[in-house]
Amino acid sequence: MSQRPLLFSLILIGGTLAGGCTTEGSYRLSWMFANDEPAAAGCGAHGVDGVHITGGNTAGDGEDIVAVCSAGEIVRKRPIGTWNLAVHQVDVRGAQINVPDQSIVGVVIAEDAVIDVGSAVVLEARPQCDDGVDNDGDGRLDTDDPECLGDPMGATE
Ligand SMILES: [Ca+2]
Ligand SMILES: [Ca+2]
Repeated sequence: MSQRPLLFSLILIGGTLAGGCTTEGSYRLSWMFANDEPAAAGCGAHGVDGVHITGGNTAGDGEDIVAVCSAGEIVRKRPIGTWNLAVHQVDVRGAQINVPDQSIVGVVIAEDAVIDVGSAVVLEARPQCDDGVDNDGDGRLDTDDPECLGDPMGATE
């Protein structure tokens, strides 16, 4: 019983320190696939499980977060400043998918505001023979499907 006031005080101090040294705002980043295919359908269909966002701002603060792809967007609270971000597509194990990264430069995060990061990022579908999805539903996956002819870069399964 005597420990409760001490613990409460420590939480208060911790909260004050964490809130006092940095001023924060938020950014909102959204994504979809080509031809206006929404993330809710496209991420599962194309074998993209996560969207990994990295980067930093001019004050030296960093960003490194993996969002669930099918969510279609993320809102992240970060210290104010001008940020450069990069978007990487990742698979179910968090490994980077072999498609080009996308850079978003000059994202200005302002205090107590939610900043939209431009237009939606357009994700790139993986080759059907390397997406971890049984695209034609015949029970054979990727290069186990004869239509892929053993080539992971095969476009259709
Ligand atoms: Ca198949
Ligand atoms: Ca496939």
